[in-house]
Amino acid sequence: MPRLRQAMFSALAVAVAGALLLVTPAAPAAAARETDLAATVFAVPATCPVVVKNGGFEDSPLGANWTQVGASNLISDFATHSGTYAAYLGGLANSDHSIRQKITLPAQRPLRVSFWWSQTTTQPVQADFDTLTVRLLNSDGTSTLATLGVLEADPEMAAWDLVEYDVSAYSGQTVWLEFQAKNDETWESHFFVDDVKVASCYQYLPITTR
Ligand SMILES: [Ca+2]
Repeated sequence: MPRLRQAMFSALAVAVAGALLLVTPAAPAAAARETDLAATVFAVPATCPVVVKNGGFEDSPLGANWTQVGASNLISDFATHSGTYAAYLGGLANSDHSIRQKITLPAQRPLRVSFWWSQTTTQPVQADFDTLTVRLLNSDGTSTLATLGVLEADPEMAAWDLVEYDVSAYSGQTVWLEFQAKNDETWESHFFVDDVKVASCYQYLPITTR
């Protein structure tokens, strides 16, 4: 390489290296901020109002505070996330089972519905042949305000999952919270729901462990 070109190349290399050195120190700070955000946790103070009654399905009589539609024995000890009982919907061909509860959402925001769900299915693949749909209905239960989610039967799902939906848009309203499981004519799917909650008074907590 000619000496001039070599010198220019070396200068360019130093400049590039310098640029790298200049930007390198900023990276850990950005990474640290990302870690802070990722590690920020929600906590619900003990004084939060209980919005969903019997959300763990343990109260007596079975199904207290819940309205069951499509069958009258939808609370079961067959599979539970906590305690002894959970809602058990579906499991029959051409079935349409729902549990619903009328709740008054607090005026605070944010508001989140959370619950644990699980399922077993003979479907060969994840698909919407059989579904668990979560909705908010209006106060007299006659129309849908929001379809919060449609959970599909999935043969690969092997454990309970926690699901949360933001319902802040409906704060202060009286609504029905509904879980509806539908099975089509074959490959039956069994849906389980437990520990249903509405948390209304979240707090952001700073990291204290680092
Ligand atoms: Ca339970």
